[in-house]
Amino acid sequence: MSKAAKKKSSKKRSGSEAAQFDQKTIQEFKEAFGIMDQNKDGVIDKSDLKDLYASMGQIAPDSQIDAMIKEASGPINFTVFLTLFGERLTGTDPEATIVGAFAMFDKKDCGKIKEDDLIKILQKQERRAIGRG
Ligand SMILES: [Ca+2]
Repeated sequence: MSKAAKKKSSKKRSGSEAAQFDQKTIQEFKEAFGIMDQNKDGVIDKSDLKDLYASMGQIAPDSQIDAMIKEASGPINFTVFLTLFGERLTGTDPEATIVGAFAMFDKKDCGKIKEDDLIKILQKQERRAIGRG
């Protein structure tokens, strides 16, 4: 994988967004997706988001989760996730991708999700992954 992929694109086109990402970006989004998909069934749904909030010690009201899910027109699988967030969040770390995703989701309750909390989750997930072997 080349480091040249870091250059900034000034193009602001919409359309077939999902096809435009490089491998590195896709890998980062996969990591972010994997963390948000708490039960690892390949789709981010209501219970995943609830679990994610719960792991940050927060209880999210159903109405809020519903509003988040409604951002997508259907089940949020990886492709949908990439399409939803990819056009707005590119070339960032998995942490930043998730923080950005939440910032977009969390319009009504701004500031509830803190980067620190997410990093804690990421670290927990990493530890879990290592422990599992
Ligand atoms: Ca899931």
